[in-house]
Amino acid sequence: MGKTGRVSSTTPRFAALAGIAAAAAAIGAAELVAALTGPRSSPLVAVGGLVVDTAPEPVKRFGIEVFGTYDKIALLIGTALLLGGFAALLGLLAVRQLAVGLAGIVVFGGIGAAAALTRAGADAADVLPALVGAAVGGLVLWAFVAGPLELDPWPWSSPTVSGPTESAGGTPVAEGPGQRVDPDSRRRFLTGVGTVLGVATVGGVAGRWLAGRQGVSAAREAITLPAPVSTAPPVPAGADLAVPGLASYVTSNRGFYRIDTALVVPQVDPRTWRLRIHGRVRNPVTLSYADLLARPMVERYVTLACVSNEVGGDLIGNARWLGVPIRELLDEVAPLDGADQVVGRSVDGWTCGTPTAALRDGRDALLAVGMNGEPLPVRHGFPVRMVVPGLYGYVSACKWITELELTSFADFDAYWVPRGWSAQGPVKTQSRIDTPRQRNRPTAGPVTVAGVAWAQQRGIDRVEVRVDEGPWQEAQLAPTISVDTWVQWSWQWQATPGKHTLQVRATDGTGETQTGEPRDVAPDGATGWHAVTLTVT
Ligand SMILES: Nc1nc2c(c(=O)[nH]1)N[C@H]1C(S)=C(S)[C@@H](COP(=O)(O)O)O[C@H]1N2
Ligand SMILES: [Mo]
Repeated sequence: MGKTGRVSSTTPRFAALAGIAAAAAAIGAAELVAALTGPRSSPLVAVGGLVVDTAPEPVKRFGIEVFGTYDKIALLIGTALLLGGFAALLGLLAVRQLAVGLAGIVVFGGIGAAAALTRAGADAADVLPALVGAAVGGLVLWAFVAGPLELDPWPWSSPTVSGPTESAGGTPVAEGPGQRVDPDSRRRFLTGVGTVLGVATVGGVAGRWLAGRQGVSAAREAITLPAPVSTAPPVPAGADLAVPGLASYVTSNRGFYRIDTALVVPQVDPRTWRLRIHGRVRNPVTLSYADLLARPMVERYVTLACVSNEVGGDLIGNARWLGVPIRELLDEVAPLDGADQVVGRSVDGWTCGTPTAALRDGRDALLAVGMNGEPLPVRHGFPVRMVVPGLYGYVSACKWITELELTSFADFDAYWVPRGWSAQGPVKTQSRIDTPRQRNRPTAGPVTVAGVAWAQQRGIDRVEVRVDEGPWQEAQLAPTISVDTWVQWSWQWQATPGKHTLQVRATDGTGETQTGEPRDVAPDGATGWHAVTLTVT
């Protein structure tokens, strides 16, 4: 059948449906195959991961700022919408020229396969989901455009015929341009589209579910962590002021913020996990999970913060970490002169660069296996991650870690450095007002103002609050465990009706007061005083 006529107004709708059905079938099939080859070989996930790794920094920042920790879901939904648009377009092209539509599917399949191959640790089988998906998608497209489920005929109109023509009795005209679609074929086509969309959704969801079942949750639950040789000091009475709205002193695993570039949480089997410590060292070593657990463990409370945390933001949490001191491991491998950087590498290829000095100066830098008394949650780096007090996560807190490579800052830039972030990331002194906020609808009279302040490794000496840029007033500090955790503070305010602005600033253990100069999170952490403006009634 020659498909060269001008399309009638109903053609695009059907053509778009054919394209979308083909794309849905492709994705559903790919997800099903990815249940065998691993979730990271799913073309959606692989392309998404490539976007995350290559997106210009401002775009990524926009994603984090607008969607917070939901940036990944936003990316997947955005990708799905974009794909739907392309699929509709492919359908339109295919109806005019099937080969063009099929070529489009081949291109998409190729992109998916290539993306899967670029991911760290990919093997040849990872191209299968995209290739099988493309084959299924092509078949479905053909079926709706030129195969058994094709509209009979496609609703064409030639330039000389302005609209569908009907015989007097309303029965379809058998031949010629602009003829009416046979209702049976129309029903077959639409039923086919509906069926394909349904089967694709079920297949895709089933694939995701099957892939999820191969996760390491069961292996994680089977683990009994050893007791530490050096336990964490107990949380002192009163460390938690228990003021409504104030973040709790110890953050639960569930409530702990999550930041990483992983679209699919890496599932690392502790039985096959290895940590290679190598590079510029005298004695390279490879450790298994059992080797690690057999070593003396220490347990410490450490507050972990993200460099992307805005002033007043919540990308910070305080947990009790159980792990092996990195210092002892480094002593054993014996770094060579000039190896001033330790690169932590995750199973998914993400890297961070930590100053070797920070790992050897006596602070509690850990290869952590436990978080708040449990094996690390999978999202937080199971089976092993780094935790280094005093450094932002992006330069120190490698999750799903599999390598420590001794090198120099001159020789290697870790993941975020070429993307515009500083190679060095010591945590800046910061403070935050947690309560009151406007949603608390404060009323005139005594109001407890409370929040947290942190300066890991230096500690917090003083927190001050001021109202409407009046004099700074000293807040009360709750007791804290060590200089490596945040501290809660509170201050009694005699609130008067009207609009007010509260501000907070902290002074760290070196006597340095937090700067009020507002600076962006890039390249090495935000500065400025947190301010809360509210109306008291
Ligand atoms: N493998 C891996 N580890 C990573 C990251 C990552 O993207 N990949 N992000 C880092 C950043 S920027 C931060 S702030 C911390 C956050 O740790 P959390 O998600 O457990 O809170 O993890 C760090 N470790
Ligand atoms: Mo971060």
